[in-house]
Amino acid sequence: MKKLSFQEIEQALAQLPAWELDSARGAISRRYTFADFSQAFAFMTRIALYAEKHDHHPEWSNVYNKVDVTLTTHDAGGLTQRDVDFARHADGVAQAGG
Ligand code: HBI
Repeated sequence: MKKLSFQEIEQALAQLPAWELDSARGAISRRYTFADFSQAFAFMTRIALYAEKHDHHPEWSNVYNKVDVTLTTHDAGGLTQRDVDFARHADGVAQAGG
């Protein structure tokens, strides 16, 4: 899996405004805030299934109605298209209400 170039990252993040780039690490992160714990956990359940299906797993934490997600491709040591696709999917799931 090829690491994304800086230009490719810039282009991808233009479509993912809620995500922040950690350029030193080659990772992107965002916080999701839901109505309550149940909605947050429903989101995590759906994302967990996506992660398993795509063999690509987030670094994430949950406190009540908040879920912090960080994406990077460990095998590549930075950001790849898998991370961008994952972020896009996760934003879609969150929009649909967890
Ligand atoms: N998840 N984020 C992330 N990055 C990886 O490199 C990765 C993964 N999940 C599974 C996985 N790699 C496996 O394909 C390898 O560990 C074999």
